[in-house]
Amino acid sequence: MAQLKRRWWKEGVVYQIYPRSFQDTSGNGIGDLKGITERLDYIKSLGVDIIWLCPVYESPNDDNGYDISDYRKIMAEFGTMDDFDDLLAQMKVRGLKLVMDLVANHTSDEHFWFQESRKSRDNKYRDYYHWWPAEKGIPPKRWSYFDVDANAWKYDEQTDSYYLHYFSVKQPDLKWENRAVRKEVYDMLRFWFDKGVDGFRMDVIPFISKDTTYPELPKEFKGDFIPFYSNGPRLHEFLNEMNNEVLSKYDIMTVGEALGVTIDQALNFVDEDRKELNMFFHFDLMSLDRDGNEAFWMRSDRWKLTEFKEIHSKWDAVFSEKGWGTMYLNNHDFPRAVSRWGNDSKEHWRNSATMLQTFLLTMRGTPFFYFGEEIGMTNANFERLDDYKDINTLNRYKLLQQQNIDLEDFIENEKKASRDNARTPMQWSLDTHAGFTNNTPWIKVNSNYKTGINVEEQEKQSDSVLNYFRKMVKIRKSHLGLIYGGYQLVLPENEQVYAYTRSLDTERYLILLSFSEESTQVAIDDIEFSKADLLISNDECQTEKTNHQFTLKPYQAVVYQLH
Ligand code: TEU
Repeated sequence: MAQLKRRWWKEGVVYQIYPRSFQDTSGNGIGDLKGITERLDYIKSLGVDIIWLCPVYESPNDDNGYDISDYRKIMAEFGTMDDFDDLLAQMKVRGLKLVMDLVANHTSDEHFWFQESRKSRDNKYRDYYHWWPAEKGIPPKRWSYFDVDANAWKYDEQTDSYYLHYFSVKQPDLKWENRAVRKEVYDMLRFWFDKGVDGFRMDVIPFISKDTTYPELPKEFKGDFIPFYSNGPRLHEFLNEMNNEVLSKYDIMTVGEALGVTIDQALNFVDEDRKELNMFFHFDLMSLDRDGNEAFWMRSDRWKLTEFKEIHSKWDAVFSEKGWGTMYLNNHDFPRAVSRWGNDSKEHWRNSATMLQTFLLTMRGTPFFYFGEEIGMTNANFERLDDYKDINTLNRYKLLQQQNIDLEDFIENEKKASRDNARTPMQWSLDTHAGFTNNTPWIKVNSNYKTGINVEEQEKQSDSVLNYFRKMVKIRKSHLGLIYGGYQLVLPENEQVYAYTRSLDTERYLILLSFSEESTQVAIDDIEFSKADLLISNDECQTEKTNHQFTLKPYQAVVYQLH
C-alpha cells in the first residue's frame, strides 16, 4: 500500500453498457441513449461508480459501432448529441462517471478521411492510412480478424493500391506514424473531455504502431500475428505523447484493451512514472479455454481451476508495487461469465453467478462488470447461423466454408464461444421482449428472462443475484483492504476451491470460492473460523464453529474478516 496511491478509478466499480442491447425507447428494436438515461437510477442503485459506454458515434455498423465514420457525431439509431449531453448531465447529478470507447486504430471506410484518402495518391488525406502501391507486387502477408479471406490487405482499384485493415474490410487502419493523424485523435479526445467525459477505454491500443516498411513477418513471431501487431516500434512513444499532450491535462482514467501484451511488458504501459495509461485488460484468462493463436476454437479439455488461479496470481503480482490492474470475466467480445466460468444449469446458476461476483469484488484491480452480469444473464446458445448478427461469426463461417472445415463443428463451437452470446438484450422484466423494446429486437432476447433472469423479479427477492451483487459492492467499498490489500493465494493445488487472503495494515480477509458442483471441505491450519467475522456468504454456512475446517456448498462464496 505504501507505494499504491489512492485514486477514484482504483476504488470505483465499472459497469459496461453495450448500448445497442440495453434499452430501446424509440421503438426501433435497438437500444439508445435515452434508454440509458431512463435507467440511471437503476444503475446508481447497484452501487457502481463508472459507466463504460461502448461506441455511440456515427457508424455504418459493420462491426456495431467499432467502425466509426464520424468521431464527433452520435449514431442516429442511438439518438442525438442533445441526448448524449443530457445523459452526461444526468449522470453527473447522480455522481456517476462516464468512460467512452476510443476506437482509433482504425476508422470506418465511410469516414471522410478514408473517402478522401482512397481518391488519389496525392490526396491530402492519403497518408492518413496504410497504402501499398500495386506496382511493388503483392504486399507481405498480414492477417485480418474479420476478413472473409483473413487477408488484411485489400486491393483498391481507384489508385491501384492495397490498404491495410487488421479488422474488417470496412475498418481501414489509421496511420499513427503520420503526426497529422495523431493530432486529429488528440483533438477529438479534447472535444469529449471538454464535454466532461471522465475517461476512455482504448480499443486494441497496442496495435496502433506499425512498421511502415511492412516487412515479412519477423521469424520470432512464428505465424502468430497478434503479438507482432502489439509490438509496434513506436507504440510507447505514441502513448507517452498522447498522455503528455492530452490525458495528463484532465482528471480522467484510461484503460487499454491490451491484446498481445504479456506480463513482462505490462509495466511499460501502466507504471505511473512512464506516463502512458492507467490500466489495461490482459487476455490471458480470455484465452484459457481456447485453442490456437486466433483463440476462437474452444479447447477440447476443460480448463483447470489451478490454471485460473495461476493467471490471476501472476497478474496480481505484477501490479503489487506499481501500476494497477483490472478484473473482468466477460465483455461484449466474450461469452457470459456465468456460462463460461460458472455453471448456468438451474441448480447451480444462482450460486455460481454470485460466487463470480464475489471473486471480482474481492480481488485487487478495478472490477469491470458487463450489463446483465448483476442479474446473472447467460449465454444465448443460438442454434442457427441466422440468429447470429456478429461479423466475427458470419465472416468466419464464410472463411471456414472456403477451407472446407466442418461447419457444424463451427456452429457448435459458436454456441460456447461467440460474441453474440453476450450481446442479447438486457432482461428487465416479464414484459414482451423482456422489457427491452416494444418492437422486434435487433437480436433475439434470451427466453430465460421468463424464468427468473430479469430485473423486475429479482428486485423483489432479497436473496436474488441482483441483491447479492448490491450487498457485495457495498462490502468492497466499505473495506479498503479489499481494494488495496495484498493478495496471497491459499491452497494453491486445490482444484475445487479458490482460496486467498487480502491484507492491508491490520485488516485481513479470507475469501473462499467453490468452483465445484459438489460440497467440498477445506482445512486451513492457521484460521479459526469461530474467531472470524463472516462478512458475506451466498449460501448457508455449515461450518462447525470451533475448528479449522470449512465445508463449502456447491459454488459457495464466503468472505471472512480475520482478527
Ligand atoms: O476487440 C479486439 C479483438 O480483436 C477481440 O476482442 C476480438 O473481438 C475477439 O478476440 C474475437 O475473436 C476490439 C473490440 O472490443 C471489438 O468489439 C471490435 O470488434 C474490435 O476491437 C475491432 O474494433
